[in-house]
Amino acid sequence: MTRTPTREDKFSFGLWTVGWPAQDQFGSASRPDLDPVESVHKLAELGAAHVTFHDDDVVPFGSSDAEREKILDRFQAALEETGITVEMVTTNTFSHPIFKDGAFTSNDRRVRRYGLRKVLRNVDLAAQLGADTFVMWGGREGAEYDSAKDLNAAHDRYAEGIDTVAAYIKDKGYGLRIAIEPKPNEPRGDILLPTIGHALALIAKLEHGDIVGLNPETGHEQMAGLNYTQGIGLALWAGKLFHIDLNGQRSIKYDQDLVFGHGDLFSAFATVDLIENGFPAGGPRYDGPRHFDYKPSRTEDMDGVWESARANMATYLILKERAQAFRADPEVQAAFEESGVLELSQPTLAEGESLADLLADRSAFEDFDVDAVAARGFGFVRLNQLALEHALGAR
Ligand code: GLT
Ligand code: MN
Ligand code: MN
Repeated sequence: MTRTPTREDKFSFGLWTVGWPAQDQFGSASRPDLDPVESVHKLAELGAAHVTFHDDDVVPFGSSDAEREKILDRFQAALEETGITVEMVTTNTFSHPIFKDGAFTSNDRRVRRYGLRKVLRNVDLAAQLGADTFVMWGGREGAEYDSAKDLNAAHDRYAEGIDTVAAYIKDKGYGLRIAIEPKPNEPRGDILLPTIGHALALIAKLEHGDIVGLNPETGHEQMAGLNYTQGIGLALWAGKLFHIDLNGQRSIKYDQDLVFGHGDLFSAFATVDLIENGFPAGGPRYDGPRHFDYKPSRTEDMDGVWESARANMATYLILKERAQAFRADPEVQAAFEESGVLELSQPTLAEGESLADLLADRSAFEDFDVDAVAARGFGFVRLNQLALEHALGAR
C-alpha cells in the first residue's frame, strides 16, 4: 500500500538532497544539475510541505547582488505558486576552499570574519523568507591533527561565532532559532561538537543559549555508534530539540545519507514512535518539521531521485502507523506497566520527602531485601518483541 503524504505531515527536504548531482570522492556527477525551482514544484507535487537550503544551493557562490536578487525573485515566485514554505535555512561554510580550515574556528582570523559575514547575510535571507530555524553544521570546524588546533581557543571562537549570530537575531527581532548539527567526522578527520551531548555542553556556556538548540541527524549519531532516538530524547528533555535531520545509516562507516529507514530500520521505528507518540509517560514533544537530509544514491537517475524522495515520506508514514498501533495495543501497555517503564516517571523521593527522611527509611536500605528484588525480571525482551511485531505489521 502506498502512503500519500499531505501538507499536515510537515515533510520537508533540503534542496541539496534531491539536487545532489552525485559527484563523490571517486567519481564525477552521475546526474544533471537540478534547478531549485523545479525541485520546489516536484516536492510540492509529491506532498512535501517545506523546503530548506544553503545560501549557495539557491544563489551560486560569487553571484553579484543583481543576479542574487533576480534568482531570489524567481525562487520566491515558485514558493508562492506551490504553497511550499521555507522552514529552515543554513549556510554553506564548507564547500569553498576559503573554509578548508573551518569558518568560525579557522586559525586564520580573516576567514573567521568573512565566515561570520556570510552567515549574517544569510540570517537576513532566512528571516526574509519566514524561516523558523537557522541550522549551523560545522563540517569543516575541526582538524585532522591534534597539533593543528588550540582546543581552548577553538571552543572560545566557536562560542563567539554562535553568540554573535544569536545576538544579531535578537537585535533584529527575527523569529529565528539557531540549531547546531553535530557530526563526528567527515569531511574533517575529527569535527568539533561531534555529538548531541558535546553540542549541549557548548550551548550551556553561551550568552544567548536560550535561542540555540540542536538539529540532530540520524546517521551522524549512528556513525559514532550512538543511539539516535536516545540522543533526540536527551535533546527533547533539555528543551533543545529545535529541528531534526532524518536519514539512514548502516553502522559505523562513512556518512551514507540513505533514505530514512533504509539503514537501521528498527531504530527508525523507535525514532518515529518517539516523535509521533512522545515519551511513554508524557513530557516534552517535538512538533517541528519532519525534515529529510539524505542523498539519492549515485546509481539513480532522475526518476530514481523522485522515487527516493517519495520513499522517505512513505517509510515515515508506514512507521507512524505501526508506532500508533504499538502504543494502542493493550498488551503493550500492560507490558510497559510490568517492565516498570511507567514507574520510572515516579520521583525517587516522595513528594515532600527530605533527604533526612530517606536516610531514616530503614525499608529503603537496612531492611531492604536486596536478593528478593534483584531476582525480579523486567520483561524487556517481551516488550521489544511486541515492538518488533508491530513494526513488521505482524500484529
Ligand atoms: C551537508 C551535511 C548535512 C547538513 C547540511 C547542512 S549540509 O550536506 O552533510 O548533514 O545537514 O549544512
Ligand atoms: Mn549526513
Ligand atoms: Mn544533516
